Amino acid sequence: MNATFRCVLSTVESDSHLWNLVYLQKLLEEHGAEVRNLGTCTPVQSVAEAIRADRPDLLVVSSVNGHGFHGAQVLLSALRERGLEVPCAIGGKLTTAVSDDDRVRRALLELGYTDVFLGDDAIDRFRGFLRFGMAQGFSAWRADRAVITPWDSENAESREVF
Ligand code: B12
Repeated sequence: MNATFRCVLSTVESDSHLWNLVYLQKLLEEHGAEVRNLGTCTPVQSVAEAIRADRPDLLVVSSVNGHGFHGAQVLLSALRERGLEVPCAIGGKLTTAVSDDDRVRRALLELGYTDVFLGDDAIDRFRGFLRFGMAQGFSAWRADRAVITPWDSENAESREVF
């Protein structure tokens, strides 16, 4: 079968969890992707080399150890410094508190991630993203706005409390 799109799959340098990557590889393959899974504790340099060599349609980053938010910023900045632009989806458990999810999602979207998939509906939303990307291209995807509750915003201190 011809692959419908090429995908590089990685995690961040700190993260040694494996089964999230196996799960995502299988899910992506089920959608027709040819997947290059770079494995756990992926060095930024390996991601850069894979993108330069493969020119994938999509980079998927998965992290679950709670340090993914930091690693995600390091990774995208490093790719930019090397002049590498690729649609990039990230998800998993990126901090140690679910209550950080909205804030983290907004920060990573602002940084340039194509979309950020967190929480219980992450896989359902990701399936929709894959279907869209295969039909129209991943760079055409527009992520839903990240909604932040007022008490989680950076201006929370200046908020009037009644
Ligand atoms: C197995 C395991 C380990 C093993 C990993 C072995 C291996 N080779 O994989 C070992 C023992 C090494 C380990 C170590 C640690 N672990 Co651990 N580990 C787990 C455990 C029990 C299962 C993970 C797993 O395999 N799940 C199966 C996969 C298929 O599911 P998943 O990872 O949840 O991924 C799903 C979703 O998150 C989502 N998803 C993930 N990525 C992405 C990406 C995209 C794009 C999308 C759409 C969706 C998505 O889709 C997946 C399928 O639904 C979980 C607890 C749990 N029950 O989940 C803790 C857990 C992930 N570990 C945790 C922690 C804290 C650690 C350590 C920091 C512990 C320590 N103090 O040393 C270290 C970190 C090591 C490191 N450097 O990364 C925490 C993370 C907490 C957080 N993020 O808030 C968890 C959640 C346990 C807990 N409840 O506290 N761990």
